[in-house]
Amino acid sequence: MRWVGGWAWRVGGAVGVVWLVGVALLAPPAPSPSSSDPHLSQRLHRAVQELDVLKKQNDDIRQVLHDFTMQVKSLNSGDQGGGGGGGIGGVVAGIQQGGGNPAVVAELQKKLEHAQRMLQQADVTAERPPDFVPSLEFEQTRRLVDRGVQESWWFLADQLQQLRKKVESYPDLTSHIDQILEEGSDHTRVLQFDMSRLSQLDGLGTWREQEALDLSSVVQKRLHTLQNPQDCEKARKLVCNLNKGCGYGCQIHHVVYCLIVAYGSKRTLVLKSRGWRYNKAGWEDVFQPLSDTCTDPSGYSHSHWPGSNETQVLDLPIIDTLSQRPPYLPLAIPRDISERLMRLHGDPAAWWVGQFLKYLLKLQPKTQEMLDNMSESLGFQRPIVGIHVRRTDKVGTEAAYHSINEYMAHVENYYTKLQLNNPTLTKRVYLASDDPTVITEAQKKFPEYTFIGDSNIAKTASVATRYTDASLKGIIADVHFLSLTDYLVCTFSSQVCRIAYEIMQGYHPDASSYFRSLDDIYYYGGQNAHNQKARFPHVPRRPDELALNPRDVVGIAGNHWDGYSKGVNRRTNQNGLYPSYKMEEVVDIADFPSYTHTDKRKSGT
Ligand SMILES: Nc1nc2c(ncn2[C@@H]2O[C@H](COP(=O)(O)OP(=O)(O)OP(=O)(O)O)[C@@H](O)[C@H]2O)c(=O)[nH]1
Ligand SMILES: *[C@@H]1O[C@H](CO)[C@@H](O)[C@H](O)[C@H]1NC(C)=O
Ligand SMILES: *[C@@H]1O[C@H](CO)[C@@H](O)[C@H](O)[C@H]1NC(C)=O
Repeated sequence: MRWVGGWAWRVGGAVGVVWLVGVALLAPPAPSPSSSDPHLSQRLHRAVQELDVLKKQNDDIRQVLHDFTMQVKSLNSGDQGGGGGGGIGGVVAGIQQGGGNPAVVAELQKKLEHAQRMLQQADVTAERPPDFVPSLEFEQTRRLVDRGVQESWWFLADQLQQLRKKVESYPDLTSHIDQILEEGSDHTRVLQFDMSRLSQLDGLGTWREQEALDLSSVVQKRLHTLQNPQDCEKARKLVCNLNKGCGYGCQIHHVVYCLIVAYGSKRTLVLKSRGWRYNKAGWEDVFQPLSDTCTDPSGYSHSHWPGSNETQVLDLPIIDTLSQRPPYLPLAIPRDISERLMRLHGDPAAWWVGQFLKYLLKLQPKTQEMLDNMSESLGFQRPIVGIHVRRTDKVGTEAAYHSINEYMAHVENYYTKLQLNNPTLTKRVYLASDDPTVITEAQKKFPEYTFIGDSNIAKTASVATRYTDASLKGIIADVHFLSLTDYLVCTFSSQVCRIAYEIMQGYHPDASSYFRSLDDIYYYGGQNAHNQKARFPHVPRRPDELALNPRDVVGIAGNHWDGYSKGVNRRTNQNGLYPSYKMEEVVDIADFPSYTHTDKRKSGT
């Protein structure tokens, strides 16, 4: 059924274009057109407008347009062959009849080329009417296969590396292993390439893009309504202080947590930020205020969290000291959008947090201008991979040292995959770090790459000058540009990279796999338990492995990126390693207050 429908629609679309162009040029039969013929240009304009409407098209239409443009081109260059019959031939005949006025033809050609560009931008495989919706199970299974392909290669590659160490003194064996590693990673890349094509086929890509826009606008509208109550004097409020004693990433996550609690308790968030350690003038010196109408923290009753439902103003402590933790803290997502979100996205919690960042980090015009200027002077251009190298105070205390070569191995793998399709692309890397020597080292060691980044920014990020205006601008810029890359290579132990990853989710329908972390999996500081569930039994093969029954819940501590993850089996309380490929994510779905009232309102009210 679906196939017949899709096919009929394709043909219908192609016929429609021919018809439109035909109508524009032939009806009523064109008299001798001149460059000032208003009817012809009007009709052309209308046809192009209709073409724009029809931009979710397919190869048939593009072929028609292509042929048409080619014929117009040949006409323009004096080669007036062809013509006769209906359709395109008729159109060409129509122009010939008019003597092929060069100005008109040139105009026509320009417009058609524009239409063709519009069509090319439309999803290559958008062959289905947009009301097609895949099932939750289909999308989840597709992503399981994606992850399975990745996990099985991580497993095999790591096992082969271990084997290689054991046979180091036999060069014929090690070179054979090296060859398997090389060809194996090529197999994996091709598989992944095809998987990503599959994820776009049959209208899935178009559906996903529309669904991401729809879901985001639901959430943004709810936040906007929450933050702009009708009567600020009577509104229930949550007050949050931007004075957490930590870095920018940690402080932004603090504000996100405040806004999540505000959303979860249906209170308007009021942010106190005067005297912020990064900028004494406060939040609004760089970002837009959280509300257009309600930024006053006063009220008739006031108490500390949790207070009571009736208390008008509540002060919220930092997440680390929060008592009576509500169920809706990260990694929870709201029940009312959970099914749609789990179908759309491979990491619903990161998407959800990303939506809060989208609401919060609206730039002041001068911040925007600074970023625009930087984008231009740096020559920021996609495709581009983002690397974040967290060094200085973090190394040795909270995270291990990772050499630039480690990051670059993953960048290289990413570009080798892209080159399957485009062998001549420029390999660009946006490099952010709090260590200014990293960028010069990278440029020297990897001359075939174009590194984009500013070592002056890294200088301001040094511990001595970290809490200054200049440093704030630098970290805002680094996070911004990292989030705009196509793929992130970094350490998720750093909040800087996790924020970039979260923001990135707002720029793509599902960017949950657009990263490679050298250490942690994605997490949110102060989060509730992160669990996975076994889909298949597992009998331990080594003493440090967990035994699993189907449906066992495992609290995940980390992925070792070698086929194994580490965690605790909640049934047996056993700690240890378990095979990642046998697991699925348990999404934490929490009851948030209802926002159906907001959803029903027309936007802008
Ligand atoms: N401009 C810039 N600043 C950075 C970079 N990496 C770290 N910093 C600075 O160092 C701070 C690190 O603190 P956080 O943002 O909390 O991130 P974190 O890496 O989790 O670090 P800790 O809080 O120390 O665990 C950032 O906020 C920046 O001020 C970078 O790549 N670029
Ligand atoms: C809390 O108060 C609000 C407004 O006063 C009211 O609409 C809501 O029903 C109350 N919720 C509970 C759980 O009492
Ligand atoms: C951006 O560049 C323009 C033109 O070079 C300049 O006038 C302006 O001051 C710059 N803005 C910022 C915020 O740096």
